[in-house]
Amino acid sequence: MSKKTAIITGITGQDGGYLAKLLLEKKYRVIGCHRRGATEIFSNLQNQGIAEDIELVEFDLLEDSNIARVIKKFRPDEFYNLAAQSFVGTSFEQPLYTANADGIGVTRILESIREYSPDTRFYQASTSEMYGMVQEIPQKETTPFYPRSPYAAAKLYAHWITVNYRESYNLHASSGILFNHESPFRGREFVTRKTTSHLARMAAGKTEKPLRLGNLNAKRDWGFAGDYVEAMWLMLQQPQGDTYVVATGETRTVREFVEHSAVHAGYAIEWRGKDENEVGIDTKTGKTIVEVSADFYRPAEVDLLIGSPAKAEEKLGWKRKIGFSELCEIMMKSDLERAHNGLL
Ligand code: F7E
Repeated sequence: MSKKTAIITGITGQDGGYLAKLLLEKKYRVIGCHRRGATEIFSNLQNQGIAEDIELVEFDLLEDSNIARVIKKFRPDEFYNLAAQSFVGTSFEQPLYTANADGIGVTRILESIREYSPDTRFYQASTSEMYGMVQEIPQKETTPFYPRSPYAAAKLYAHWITVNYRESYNLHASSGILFNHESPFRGREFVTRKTTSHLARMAAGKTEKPLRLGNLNAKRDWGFAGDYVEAMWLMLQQPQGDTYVVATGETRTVREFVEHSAVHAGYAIEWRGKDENEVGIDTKTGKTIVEVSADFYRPAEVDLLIGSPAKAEEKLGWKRKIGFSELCEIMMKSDLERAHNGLL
């Protein structure tokens, strides 16, 4: 049997690296799409030891002709759309760009698949942010959506256009509603990696400054990215496209993430004060480790997310392997090692 070909957009991101690794292990030919920049950043692929095994292609979600040419050229068996402006905070500053890339960009891809490669199986990276002001606990595939950011609104359009192309043109198109998923390869703008990278620098004596965070009370359902890319692949192995929630079923506050990670850097945090005046003190040294800053509050917040993975577990046979405490430990230890080796 000849090798299967998969295209992954967003190849330089956390999920792109993990998914590429998984597909290479399964003997796929992997085409990695990235947006051209003044400096090329392939560190995630290099760190996973797979940079040489991927064929890289320039690709931009805003460029119809470019998308069409790539799909026509490779006519892949599977297409994973992981590319996006993925930071919720930035979407409030760049709502139009976010709508164009994260929303209409998906229609551009689907149009090209429909036209040039209708047998390609398509995966859309949908998000728990679509639930926003949650209408049901836990959130499942049938829970109504209520987006709370330009990012979530754009992703919601992308979700429905994926469903629409599945139903209208019989494409094998799946939407994975993934709850937050993290790893040592997570970008440092996201709260988990921001926390572990900063605490590691502190512990290694590289900074004296406290970690400045926004809303400590937001609750998220945090899983491990390496587990979640398996669910993406499983979706495209089913006889038909569908929509699936991928989550751990457990929710924790940002505060808990900080406390649990800090332990592995040798800190024991006690919280004092309220709201913007709240600080986290290390009980061993009396040093301020965390400060709350309104700079990191969002115009509209998503207070609570907790997903039900029941359908993914039943229909895909998927099960997450790594839980919250282990995730904190893996991320903290990895950043401590980087900080001590001069890599942070
Ligand atoms: O924020 C709060 C913040 O930026 C988590 C993306 O992958 O997951 C991610 O979106 C929570 C929010 O992720 C800071 O207000 C407090 O309540 O790590 P985050 P996110 O917005 O949940 C979903 C599933 C996606 O699809 C997205 O693409 O943490 N928070 N203080 C903070 N957040 C950040 N970034 N920085 C802070 O200082």
